[in-house]
Amino acid sequence: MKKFKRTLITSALPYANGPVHIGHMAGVYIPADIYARYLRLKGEDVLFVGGSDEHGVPVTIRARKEGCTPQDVVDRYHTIIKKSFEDFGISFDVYSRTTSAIHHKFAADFFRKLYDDGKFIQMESEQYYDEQEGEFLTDRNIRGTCPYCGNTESYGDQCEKCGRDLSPEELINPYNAATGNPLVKKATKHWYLPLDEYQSWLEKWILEEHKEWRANVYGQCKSWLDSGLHPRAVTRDLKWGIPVPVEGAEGKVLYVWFDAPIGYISNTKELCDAQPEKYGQWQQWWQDEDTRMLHFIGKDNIVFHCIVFPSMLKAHGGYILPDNVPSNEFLNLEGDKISTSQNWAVWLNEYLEELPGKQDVLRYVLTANAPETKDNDFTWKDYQARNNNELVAVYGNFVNRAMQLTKKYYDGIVPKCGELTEYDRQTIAEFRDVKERMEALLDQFKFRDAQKEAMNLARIGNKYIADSEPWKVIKTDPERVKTIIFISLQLTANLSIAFEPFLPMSSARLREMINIPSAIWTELGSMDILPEGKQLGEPVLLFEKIEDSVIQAQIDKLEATKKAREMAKAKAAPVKPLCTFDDFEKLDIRVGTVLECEKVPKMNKLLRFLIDDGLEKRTIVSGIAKYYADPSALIGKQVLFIANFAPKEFKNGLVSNGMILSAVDADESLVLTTVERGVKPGSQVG
Ligand code: B3M
Ligand code: ZN
Repeated sequence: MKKFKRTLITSALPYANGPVHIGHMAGVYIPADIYARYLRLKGEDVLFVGGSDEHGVPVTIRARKEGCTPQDVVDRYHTIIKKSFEDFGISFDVYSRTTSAIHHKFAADFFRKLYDDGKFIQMESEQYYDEQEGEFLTDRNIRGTCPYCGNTESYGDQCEKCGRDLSPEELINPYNAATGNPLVKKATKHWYLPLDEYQSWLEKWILEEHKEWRANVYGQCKSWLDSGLHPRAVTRDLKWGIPVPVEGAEGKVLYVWFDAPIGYISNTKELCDAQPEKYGQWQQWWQDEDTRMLHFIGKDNIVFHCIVFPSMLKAHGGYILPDNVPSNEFLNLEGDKISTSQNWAVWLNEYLEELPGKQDVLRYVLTANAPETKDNDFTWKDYQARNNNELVAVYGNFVNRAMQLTKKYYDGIVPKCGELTEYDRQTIAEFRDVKERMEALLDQFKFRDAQKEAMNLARIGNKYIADSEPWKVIKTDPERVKTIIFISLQLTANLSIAFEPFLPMSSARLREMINIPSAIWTELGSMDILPEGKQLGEPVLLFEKIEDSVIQAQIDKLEATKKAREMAKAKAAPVKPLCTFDDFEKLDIRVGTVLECEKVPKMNKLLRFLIDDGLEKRTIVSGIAKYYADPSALIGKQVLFIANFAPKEFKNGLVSNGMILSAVDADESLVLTTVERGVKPGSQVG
């Protein structure tokens, strides 16, 4: 492999039209951060670039929905997203935004250079147009009837009901999603990047020269290339975006996928221009062959980062290309696809409010379940199990024992190492080549397995201290205990290094406890990180057990989301076949007053009512017990019942004389049984 001088790490720019969720973190930001931290630990020259993607149709849709401007939307979410990343320790060197003046100029200049060099083709095409609003519409702004399933609210790019990818042309009766106005076709002119001209170059560069890329990335590229590339429009008829810097292009902006990846470059420029002594010139990161560039992205962004953006860079000339594009698959949540529009997600800002201080727990769980090779699932039960059984019971427990015993026996001072036993030697040997093992995994972006190695070290430590039983040996052989504690402390120090890329916050706490200012990667595996006689700090717990109630609250929250969604979707049942007045007349519906109401013993669905029906008292049994925790609350209320309903006898001999009318809401939360009081019992309904 080529030796590079420095590494440029980019991570996909999230759309600033909502907060970030665990899917974004697991797919992109945590892996990118682990890698950046790992390289920095090794003392390498790294630049980690991020930022918000603030153009594009989704932003304008959100703005319309909320009755504010697109700028308001991106200002709000850029702030929220940036804070979440800081809170979770995503160690960007720069996190800027594509609405910045620097970016607008940079992206416009980039376009202009390609335009001047004749790299675009200009074509006219028919696009959907809203005559009343006087605007062209694309993709998500267009709705209509799905030709496959008949869903009348399908989007122009995808039908959410049947899941098919569509193009707006396929929709039947297309209309403006925002105004409902019908759309007509109208000719419009756009600039296209002729990707077909880059086809053979891409084939060589990717398919021949980058066989080492992840199978999912390589496979997607191959299938795009195999089906043949076509010119792609890089401008849009929209108001929100970077104006196309060409005369006669009024009302047109750069396509969001043209300007967003340029954001990686302009954000680098923003940082370097502000602090050149620290970061050098931006060109050194983007135009020097000795720089290794990596794009961390989710799988839906592969084509843009492997085919479109490289073609743009190639068309421009002078730029380096990505050396690798470690793209992840998707993370699901409790078995369902994460969806921003359906609110099916764990949002980082909410997570932090509800589980404060537990950033590393989430980082740990998301890496343990990282969707590196296939889609994976996040469940709250697994989150709890990994916290309680791994972080608390293994890593935290081991560190705490080592620290507490040092404090108790030696006032927190590292004791002297005596003669080693065979078991000591074996344990130490297991740590010896961990650095090489972790490096081999990290260098291949196998973060899941690398984190497993770190946890395995904690397991070895935990077993070592449990097997060695210093708390017993202290009574018979106090000299031996010194060696056990010495070794345990070295293992502890090793853990603070091994976990640093994954769990930066708890690693920092641990380093404070063992009193070492910074982790040094080359010390990983060594048994003399903490010298004899060193004074350690105060032990604190690294992790805490998470109780069932906390997890249940999160599950309940998701359940509530699901119910709300189902209720919104649930349509009333279709109306039954017609009935005549005579049919209706057969039913004798009356008002009755509830005199008694109680659960039926051993038949937990049933309530027994005693009703004053105006003539006499009658018993009616109704299967609505589950909606009334306290049936006595119904006493004194009035209900509607069918008075001439044929009697029904239950197993226990109870006879019901009539039927109480009630309605249950779609989510089963509300039941309507009682009517407003005041009608004389026995009054007929008709
Ligand atoms: N904003 C899409 C996404 O968030 C897009 C990525 C841009 S990376 C240059 O999935
Ligand atoms: Zn459909």
